[in-house]
Amino acid sequence: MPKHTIYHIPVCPFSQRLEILLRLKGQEDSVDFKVVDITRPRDPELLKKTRGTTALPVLETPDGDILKESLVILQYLEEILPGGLIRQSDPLKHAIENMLIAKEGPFTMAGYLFVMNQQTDRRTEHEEKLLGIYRDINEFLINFNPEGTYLFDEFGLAETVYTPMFMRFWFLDYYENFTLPDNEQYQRVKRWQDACLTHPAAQQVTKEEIVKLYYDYALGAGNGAVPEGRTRSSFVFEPHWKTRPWPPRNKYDAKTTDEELGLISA
Ligand SMILES: N[C@@H](CCC(=O)N[C@@H](CS)C(=O)NCC(=O)O)C(=O)O
Repeated sequence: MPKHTIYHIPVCPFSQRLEILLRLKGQEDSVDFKVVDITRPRDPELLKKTRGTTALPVLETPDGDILKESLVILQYLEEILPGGLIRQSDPLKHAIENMLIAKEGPFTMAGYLFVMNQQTDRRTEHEEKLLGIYRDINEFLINFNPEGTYLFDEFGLAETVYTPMFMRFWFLDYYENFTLPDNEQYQRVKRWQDACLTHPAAQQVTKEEIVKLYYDYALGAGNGAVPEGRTRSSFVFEPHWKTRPWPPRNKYDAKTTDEELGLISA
């Protein structure tokens, strides 16, 4: 069968969703992944295919059709690839998982705005916003599966969508000391999150990788942008993140150089 191609950034959460789905279906080899370095100008050929848009992942079918948006690509791969359905097959249950998935946009946005916030006096506002969404998800999970761990019996579509975000939010733990309060308003969602984080199909990235690569987000510079006073993005491929030191945790008065972050090759 001719292969589909996915253009992606390896550490991107939206792309990790696709990798988790492929792993759950045992179909890792049925797609070609092509890595894009977001710290460099985009390949004009790829830009032509995406009609000038830059967000990844992008899926190209063997016939040259282009699909964008991780949730759309996810459902497309779910339908065309063998390996069993990851989504719920019962229409009502599928609708329920889609209701939870519909909450991922605001959840993602709240976490990213929190890590990118540069004003100490607005920290609590961001934290409250995110905690409110966690409480809402907690209530949702209690409503549909009070005693369980996942939304339904197993790690499924909703977990595939949320787990990469739970992993990116390691940057909140590191740069914002953010943790879920230890009380019943968060217990059910915490059980879900903990199980998602350790699921064998979702181990494509590590906390160390996230914390090091997303350092510039913690300084307010997203998507490979270079913060003031620096020449290299924390998303560069070389030097490899494994060789770099852990960045300072205090993001609010950080004055770090490329050298201190290990971003200059020896
Ligand atoms: N809603 C999109 C979001 C994709 C997105 O924001 N991707 C980021 C990487 S994590 C990106 O490509 N950033 C670089 C850019 O937009 O040029 C999806 O779900 O696929």
